[in-house]
Amino acid sequence: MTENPRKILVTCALPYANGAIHLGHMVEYIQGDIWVRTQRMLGAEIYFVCADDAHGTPIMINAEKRGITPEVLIAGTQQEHEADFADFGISFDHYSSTHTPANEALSTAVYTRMDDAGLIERRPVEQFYDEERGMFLPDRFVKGICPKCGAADQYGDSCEVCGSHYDPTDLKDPRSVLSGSTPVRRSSEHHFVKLGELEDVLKSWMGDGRLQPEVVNKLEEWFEDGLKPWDISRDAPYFGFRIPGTEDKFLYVWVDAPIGYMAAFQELAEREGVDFDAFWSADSAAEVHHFIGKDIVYFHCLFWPAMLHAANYRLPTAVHAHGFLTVNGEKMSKSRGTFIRARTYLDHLAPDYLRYYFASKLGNGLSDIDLSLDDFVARVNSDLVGKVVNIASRCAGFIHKRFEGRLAAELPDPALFEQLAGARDEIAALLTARNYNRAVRQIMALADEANRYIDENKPWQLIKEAGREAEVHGVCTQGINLFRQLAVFLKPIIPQTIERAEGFLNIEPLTWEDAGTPLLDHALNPFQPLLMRVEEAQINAIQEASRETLAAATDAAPSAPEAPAGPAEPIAEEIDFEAFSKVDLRVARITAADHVEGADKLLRLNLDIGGETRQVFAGIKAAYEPEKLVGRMTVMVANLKPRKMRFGLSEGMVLAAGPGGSDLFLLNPDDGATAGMRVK
Ligand code: NOT
Ligand code: ZN
Repeated sequence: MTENPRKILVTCALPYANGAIHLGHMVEYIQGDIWVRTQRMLGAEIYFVCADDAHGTPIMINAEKRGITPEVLIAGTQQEHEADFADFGISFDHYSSTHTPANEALSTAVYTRMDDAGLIERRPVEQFYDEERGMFLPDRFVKGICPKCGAADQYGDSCEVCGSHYDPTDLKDPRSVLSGSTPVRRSSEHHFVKLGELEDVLKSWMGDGRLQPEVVNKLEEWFEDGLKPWDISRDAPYFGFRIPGTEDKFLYVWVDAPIGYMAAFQELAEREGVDFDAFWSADSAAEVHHFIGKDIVYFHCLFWPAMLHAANYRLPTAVHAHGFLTVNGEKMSKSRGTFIRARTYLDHLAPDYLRYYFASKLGNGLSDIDLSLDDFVARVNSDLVGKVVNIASRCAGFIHKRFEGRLAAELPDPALFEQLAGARDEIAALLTARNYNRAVRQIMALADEANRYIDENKPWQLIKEAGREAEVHGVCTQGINLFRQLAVFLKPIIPQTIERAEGFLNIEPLTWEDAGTPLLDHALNPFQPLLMRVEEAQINAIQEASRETLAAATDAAPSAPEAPAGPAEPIAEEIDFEAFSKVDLRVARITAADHVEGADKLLRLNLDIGGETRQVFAGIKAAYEPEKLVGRMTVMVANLKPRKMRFGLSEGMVLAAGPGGSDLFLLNPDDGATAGMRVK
């Protein structure tokens, strides 16, 4: 492989440590991750970092409401965020928080350098102050009557009815959202970055083709109005970093948030012995890429480069902005069940479906993308299951049954193999340019070619004709090789599925180059379904759960665990660890549940334990409607000897708690477990 000289640091925007990750967020993390995985496969030295954005008034207030410290709140949220990202296959090399010593040191150093360079000015600002709470009120913590249209109950920064923007002090009849009291005006000294002095630097930076044209247009509008000084201080009480040389002033959260990118990278650099300066010094030859939503362009394309320049660091190589997510053509809605949390999705479906679907929609512009749930089911079933996985499953059977699981030594149609190999550079270029939708179209066109090849050569017919075994061997070897090439191209997009494919192909992790060399005279592992069809019931379950989460979850304080009551049934005889470890417990996804004719206690369940499906007859009929079970996760004994029952073979056992009858509760691991995980 030719040496890839690129050294790249990639970031995604830091999610606030104040709420759950939802599918709207996931657009960005999936977009960033596909890009990073592509560059990794192409051999770049690349680091992908992110962190929770932990500071600011809303987080402070939220913690107070729950009666916990902000530190406890952000620690809990960070754990949830990290689990969501890991389970979505987002391959961060490091995930941190903005509330770290590394970030405090860097943030205060950046402030000091800006101050030393004469770029900070101080002047008094009059703001609303809540005397009951003893604090200044951010715009969103004041409500009142819109000064323009008279609409009641509008926030202090803009009116949701007439859309006008104003200062909180313009509101009529203002009141504090925190205490309900009427706020008073009070003055205090604020610190500002003199952005105007950095205009030339910013203009030449943004003119270098590193930003999307729509973003450049937006910036030019802002320049026309002239860059006003940026207020970067907040008065105590504030959850953040204290400004050096003050007692009661803190850095505004949007100062230490982007610096959090650097701090997270610094932690990674220290851990792995990477040279921090090689990435961040003013003359760095490495690349820094930020993936962000279009709503925070201002911060990343004005404030952030301004701070970096002022503090004598390098400026970003590129900022890649994306649009918002709609679901079924509308804004995500809690009442329609389309405000879907990452975790709710993961409880029911594997991440690769959504990764693929987003990729098929994402271009390199700022347009919004739509998750149409019907289209989602149709698309992933027809493309991933129907086209891609199907190639492997059609060919693998013959290879195993007739050719001892070994691929032939030659390809019958090398030209077709070369056709796919020849698409390598173009697909890599499309992915690198973030034209994922076009890359997906290309890959699927190639998958169509592969299927056409198999349809034309009909191995299932050939195999019935005497003396044509070698041809069948060749056709299936060709098919498996085409599948492997598609797997290379799809690996950044659906990594978990392709990892299973690598297992089946019995190969080392695929690199981009592998699409150019065939796999011949090679033993395969037994084929296992790589990806199941998505069932409509799973989508319904996601929407149902999303409706429920809302009612249950709004601001629910994390409650202390209940005190354990003594068990109702006596504890069974002691066993040693060895005996326990013989029981192979697995997380299972219930993919089907049916009544069994002639059985009055049993339901027949299909359980997916990560690529393998088991049929189990469970005595839970009195406790559960079968429809309600589909899509749920539970725990099964996976190595129980199969039992022949009157109704069929039962291949394991599901675990439930309770005395029996209708008082029976299937175990429901919903905290990030995925099908196939071992329970221990
Ligand atoms: N927490 C912010 C948000 O809008 C994103 C911060 C991104 C990091 O969710 N900082 N910068 N610049
Ligand atoms: Zn109004």
